[in-house]
Amino acid sequence: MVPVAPALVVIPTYNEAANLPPLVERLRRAVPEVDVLVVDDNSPDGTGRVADRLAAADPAVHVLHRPGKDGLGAAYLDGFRWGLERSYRCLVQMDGDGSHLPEQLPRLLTALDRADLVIGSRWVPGGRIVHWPRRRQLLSRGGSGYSRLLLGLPLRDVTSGYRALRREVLTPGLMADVAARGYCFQVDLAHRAVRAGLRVTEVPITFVERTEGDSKMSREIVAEALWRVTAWGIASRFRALTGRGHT
Ligand SMILES: Nc1nc2c(ncn2[C@@H]2O[C@H](COP(=O)(O)OP(=O)(O)OP(=O)(O)O)[C@@H](O)[C@H]2O)c(=O)[nH]1
Ligand SMILES: [Mg+2]
Repeated sequence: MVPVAPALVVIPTYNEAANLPPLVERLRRAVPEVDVLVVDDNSPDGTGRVADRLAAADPAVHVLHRPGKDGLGAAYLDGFRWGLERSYRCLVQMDGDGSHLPEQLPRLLTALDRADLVIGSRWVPGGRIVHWPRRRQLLSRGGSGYSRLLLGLPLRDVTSGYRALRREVLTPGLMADVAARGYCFQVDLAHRAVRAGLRVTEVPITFVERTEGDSKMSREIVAEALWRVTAWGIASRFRALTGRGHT
């Protein structure tokens, strides 16, 4: 069930105290072979302490404490570094709010057999979204469509945060250069993997909107993603025109 092993699931958390225990329990039950790393940014609601309790009770669960809220991408990069130092061959990204179903992790891990990066996709046949208002669905589809068009990405769901990666994707260059803020992190990581000629595939997932805690999504995050993707798109075109290599 885990073709690329050992595998580490990295879960960034900011105020997910109510969501984390049931999520970790489901994950451990669904795929007992994988280890778990919670990366908490000193959540005011005590998620860090909740994670410590889970880690104390289960040797496969680990916690990385960061001093304060510094964004999803930065939390992932620290979590990846932690995993790379410990020789994990597969790194998984999963939200801590229950939106990504642990029961669907096996299909991501299985697809990694023939890929370097597997994206759990809401926008391929079989993909679903539960409890999202139409406005939010349009935003997600629109954002992915815009990125696909501008960056020439052969992908349907560019912003999805449910992914499995082979450790080889995380080169020192990528780790140093990838845009670490907001949704741009997901888009930039996928873009860099495609540009590097890696095998990137999508598998359908069911995305379930959170029922506990608050979303960290904001107008600013969307605006920032929009201008960044636009700038990257222009830079890619420019590189293609001038025949210059990758940056
Ligand atoms: N460590 C850390 N985790 C974060 C940070 N921002 C968000 N997260 C976590 O990243 C995951 C995804 O964030 P969400 O708030 O669910 O954002 P989202 O999924 O884009 O928004 P919703 O669709 O509204 O849930 C969750 O587990 C958050 O707790 C951060 O600055 N640091
Ligand atoms: Mg969420």
